[in-house]
Amino acid sequence: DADRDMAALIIKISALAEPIRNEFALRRGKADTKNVFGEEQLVLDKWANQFLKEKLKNTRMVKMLGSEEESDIIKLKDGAVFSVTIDPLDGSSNIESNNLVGTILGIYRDDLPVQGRKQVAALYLLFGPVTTLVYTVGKGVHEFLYTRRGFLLKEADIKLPGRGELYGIGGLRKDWTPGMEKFVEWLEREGYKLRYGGSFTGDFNQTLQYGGIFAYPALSSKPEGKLRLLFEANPMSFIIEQAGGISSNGKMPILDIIPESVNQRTPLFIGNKDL
Ligand code: P6P
Repeated sequence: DADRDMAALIIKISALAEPIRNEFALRRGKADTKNVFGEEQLVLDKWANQFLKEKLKNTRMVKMLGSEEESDIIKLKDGAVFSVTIDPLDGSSNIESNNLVGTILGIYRDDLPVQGRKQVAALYLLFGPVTTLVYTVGKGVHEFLYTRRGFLLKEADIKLPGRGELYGIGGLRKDWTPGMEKFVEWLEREGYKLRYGGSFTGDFNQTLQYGGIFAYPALSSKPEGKLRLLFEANPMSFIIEQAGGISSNGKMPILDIIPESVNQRTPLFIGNKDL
């Protein structure tokens, strides 16, 4: 359902899954640098950022790039069709413990930064027991499994189940608002099971699969929450809406937020509408 240019870009991005995954075993350790959010960078964070920047530049289809690992927007090819946001290696602290990590991309035709509602595509690679690719171009959500013979369609037009099973809430319980505590107590009484894996891509994917809610709420220590609007919240919000779910900052849909800065954070609630 994608137009030719969009399909070509998504296929080029899909070809990056294997070379990224192949680096996980070899490129280990801390880089002794911090990103613009003051978070310690792994060697792998910087490599993945550089790798994606180069590959997207080589497509000659991307005019500008925003990355969680960069302080500002980077111009790639003037006059090209697409703008792309990346979280090159989401949840990279999971590498050391061999837990899930992902790569999250948002694709726009507008210049960045711009409202998430303007995305023309959103996709993520999830590096789990299997590498998967999930994408939407605004006509449903589709999931592919990576095999030696390339990506095979696992499920087309994924929809959230009517009643979810799982919940995962970030931040220390002592830093939650009283309302958050009450909500979680309700979820537990309703029988929702806690699943929290430390990588938004992994936790989002299980919410998409089994239904429920993931949240990284405003905390007393972090009133804007932790997740980044452009690099994490917007792409997954496009996907969840296409799967029949919803995402909010607690007051309004994530996709309607007009970014003031490329690097702004947002409280995030994402999953089944009723939750
Ligand atoms: P915490 C990873 O750093 C990330 O941005 C998301 O992928 C993940 O959901 C969250 O932070 C985990 O945060 O505070 O639980 O380590």
